[in-house]
Amino acid sequence: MTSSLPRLPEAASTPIGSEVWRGLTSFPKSLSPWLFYDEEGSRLFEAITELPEYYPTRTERGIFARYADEMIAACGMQDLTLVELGAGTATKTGLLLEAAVRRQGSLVYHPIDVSESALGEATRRIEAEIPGVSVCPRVADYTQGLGSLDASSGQLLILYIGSSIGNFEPQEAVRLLRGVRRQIAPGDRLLLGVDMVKDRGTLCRAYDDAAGVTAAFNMNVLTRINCELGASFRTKLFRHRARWNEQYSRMEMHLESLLAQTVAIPALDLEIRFARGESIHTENSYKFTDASVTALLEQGGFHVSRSWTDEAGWFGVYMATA
Ligand code: AVJ
Repeated sequence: MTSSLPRLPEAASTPIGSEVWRGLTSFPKSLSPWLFYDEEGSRLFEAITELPEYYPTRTERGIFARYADEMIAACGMQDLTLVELGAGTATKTGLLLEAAVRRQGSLVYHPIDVSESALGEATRRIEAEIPGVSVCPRVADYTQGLGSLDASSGQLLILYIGSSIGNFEPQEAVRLLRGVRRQIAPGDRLLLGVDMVKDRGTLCRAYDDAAGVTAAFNMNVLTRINCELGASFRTKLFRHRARWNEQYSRMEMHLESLLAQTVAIPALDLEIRFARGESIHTENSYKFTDASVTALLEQGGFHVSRSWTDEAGWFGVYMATA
């Protein structure tokens, strides 16, 4: 017998299909930032980190270059195991790994990331460049837990750097930290990198660079939906928007429809209508103050033991204890 219930197309139950369905049938329209990171998106993000306007990556790297030994020493114990959430290609982590090897001779490093290719690159590079580090990569979504980790006798240092936590809503960020806290032992530590509140001009330029790389990164989400769900987005008919939302202390990225249009998404059996000027909200990137990071960590079950920043106070690295 055939069911009289309408059947959802198969693509609607894939991660991308269900997110596109949810986001583009909502009002206001939105898409989750994890959709940015297909192969092209990951390449564009790497290009963003080298832009003159995009200060976070180089500022955080500068803090590690100056204070990595102090950060590792602040952990106290000699037998540290490092775990990195969302490690990607782990280009900044090397400074911390080198500091740990200087202090304890050798080290086990567990980078966790959803991208197998990024982890492969990180593993090859670190094993070639930093003798003393054994890399145990894990392909996983760290928001679903850390998986089984064995610090053997020592202490865990969880790295969550790059202001990735800024993509989460405050209550989701708390939930994520609590999840990490539950899987580690009292006395283990977390090193959290966060982007700080600063003047609007600096923030807006970082998310709307002159070369248009961030615009291409934002727009790539539409190209990805075209490729993976057979949609007919015409990127020329949208424009990139970046704005500072002072009330919520976050940078926002949007894709704004330049005219009234309808876009078909065949794999989802959907037709999405856009009014002229209507936008898809594609990213929040929360910016913090010393008080707001401290409160977030406390709510997540940690307390701040130390923090480091650059001369301008643009980026913060916080050591917290479970
Ligand atoms: C990778 C989430 C830290 O929020 O700055 C860069 C992503 N978005 N340019 C950020 C991003 C636009 C980035 N994070």
